Amino acid sequence: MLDFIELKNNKAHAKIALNGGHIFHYERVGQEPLLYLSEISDFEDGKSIRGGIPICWPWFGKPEGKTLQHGFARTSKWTHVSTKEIDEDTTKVILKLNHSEETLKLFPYKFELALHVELGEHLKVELKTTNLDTKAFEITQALHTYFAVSHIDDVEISGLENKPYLDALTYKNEVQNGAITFSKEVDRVYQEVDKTIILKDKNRTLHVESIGSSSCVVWNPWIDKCSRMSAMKQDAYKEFVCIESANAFDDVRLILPNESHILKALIY
Ligand code: TA6
Repeated sequence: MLDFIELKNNKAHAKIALNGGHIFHYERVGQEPLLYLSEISDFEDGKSIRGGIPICWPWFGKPEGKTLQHGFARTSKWTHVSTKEIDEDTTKVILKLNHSEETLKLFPYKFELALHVELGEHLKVELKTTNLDTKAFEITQALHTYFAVSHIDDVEISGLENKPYLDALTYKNEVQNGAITFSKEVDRVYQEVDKTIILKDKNRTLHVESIGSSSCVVWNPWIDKCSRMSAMKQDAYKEFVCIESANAFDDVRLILPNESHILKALIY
């Protein structure tokens, strides 16, 4: 079992694994968990947890010449810096990941990655990249959030109407027509994102506000890909949808020496 931090206050309950800086449980008091977690997820150091909020960093996907899908942050051991009870309804946690011999082989720059989590009625997740090197570097990244849903057939996502997206299944550039519903595999990287995204499910409506981001990934593997995914039950595609606050593809960010960039997701 992994080392993890368990947080509880008047408003919510959460669990964060040091492996990957991975929030793998978040529920508001008296409500169903808001994040999906695979019943057969791996829970060991060096492997990504299937569900919750994987941190894709310092690259999203598998860019030219990279072997590790979604970078190394989600399989690295993070350090717990602090937990602070702000008040009965709010708890703040900071974790961090710094460059090491291993990371320098994969990403030849000195960095600090800090995860600031604010747990309450809302879930606030901030991923702060600081360039500690003498050279500028580029990152792409995503808070790869798996939202639990009652059934994928009941789901509708709005807030991305008329936005351009790259269809990762066809590699074609398209424009979103109306709200997003699901009846097949969907894997899309939206650009020019500037609105709060609304996830309507049978029992609840969730909002995802992204700051420091103009791209967003929407993904559901559907039947075939789900059956090929690691640590995922055959019919798991019915139980989640990913809405990922990102700096992906064209939304790549250049970070100058001693500068920082914050990618923030506000979920409520
Ligand atoms: O964000 C969508 C995506 O890039 C999909 O293409 C799928 O690969 C998903 O991420 C999960 O990737 P993982 O490496 O966690 O199995």
